[in-house]
Amino acid sequence: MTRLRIAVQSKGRLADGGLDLLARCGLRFSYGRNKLHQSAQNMPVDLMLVRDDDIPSFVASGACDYGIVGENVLREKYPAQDADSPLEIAMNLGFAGCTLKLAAPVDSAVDNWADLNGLRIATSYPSITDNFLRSKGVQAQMVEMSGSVEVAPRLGISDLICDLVSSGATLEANGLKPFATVLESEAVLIRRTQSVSSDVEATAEILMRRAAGVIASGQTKYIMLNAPADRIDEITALLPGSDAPTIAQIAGRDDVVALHAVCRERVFWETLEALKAQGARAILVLPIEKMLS
Ligand code: PRT
Ligand code: ZN
Repeated sequence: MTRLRIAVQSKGRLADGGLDLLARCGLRFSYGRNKLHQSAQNMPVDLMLVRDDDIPSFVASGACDYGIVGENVLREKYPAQDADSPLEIAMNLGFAGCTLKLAAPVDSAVDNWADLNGLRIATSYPSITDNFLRSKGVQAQMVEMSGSVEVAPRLGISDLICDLVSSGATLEANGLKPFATVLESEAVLIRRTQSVSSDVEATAEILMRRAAGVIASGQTKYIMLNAPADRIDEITALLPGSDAPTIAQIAGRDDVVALHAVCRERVFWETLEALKAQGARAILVLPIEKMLS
C-alpha cells in the first residue's frame, strides 16, 4: 500500500498543534520529535519534519502528498487568485490563527490608501502585501525582511510594516498601530490539485474525517443544567449553536427539569449568567473529547 506522506513544521508555532492534531486523529509514532522522518506504526502514514517555508514547495513538487502550513506561507508563493495553482487547501485546521496587518508608527500621518503611495513597507510577505496594495490602487516599495520586521521603522529602514499579529502586544511594544488587515490566516492542510494515488487519497480521507471531528469537538461543549419547567423555551433559546435539547425529569420535582444540550459554538460567561437570570441552576459546561456524526 502506498504510504501517505505529510510535511509538518519541525519546530515552531505549527509543530505542536500539527503533531497534536495528528496524534488525536489516532496516529502513533515511536520516535521523539528530533527525527526528520517518522513512520506511523498503526497507519500507512509518514511524516517529514521540515521548516514551514519549505512545505508548500515540497507538496507542489510531489516530495510530500499533504502539508500543514500557515495560510500566510502558502499564499506568499501560491496566491489564492491563481487559477492554475498546483496547490489547494484541503481543510482549515482551526489553530495558529493570526492576521497579516499593515501597521504604522503611532505618530505617523498615514490616514488613507493614497497616503501609502511610494512609501517603504518592511515585510516577510512582499508578494501578498504588494498584491493587496495594488488591488487598492497603491504602489509602494516592499522591503523584504526575514524576521524582526517590527523594528524596521525605528531603524529608518521602512515607513510601515506588514506583519503577522496575534495578541497585538508586539505592535504596541514597538510603538506601532494597525492600519489595515491584509490576510486572516490559520493552519491549513494543503495538497496538490492533481490527484494522488487512490491508496493515499483513501488514507487522507480517513484522517481528514477524524480531524474534522477533533476540530469540531474542540469548540463544542456539553451543557447540563436544571431549568424551571415553565422556562424551557427561554433557556433553550439562549444556548449557542445547539439542536433541540434533551429534557429529563428530576426525581421528586415537577417544577424543575434537567436539560442537556450539545453547543457547537463557544460558551461564554455571559451566556451562563443569562441562563442563571432565567432561573437555570447547577449549570455544568463539559468538554467533548470525540465526535463522529
Ligand atoms: O523555523 P521555521 O521557518 O519553520 O518557523 P518560522 O519562524 O518561520 O515560523 P513560526 O513558528 O514563528 O510561525 C509559524 C506560523 O505560525 C506562521 O507562519 C503563522 O501562520 C503562525 N502564527 C500564528 C504566527 C503568529 N501567530 C505570530 N504571532 N507567526 C508569527 N507570529 C509572530 C509575528 O511575526 C510577530 O513577531 O508573533 C509576533 C506577534 O505576536 P503578538 O502576539 O505580539 O501579536
Ligand atoms: Zn519559516
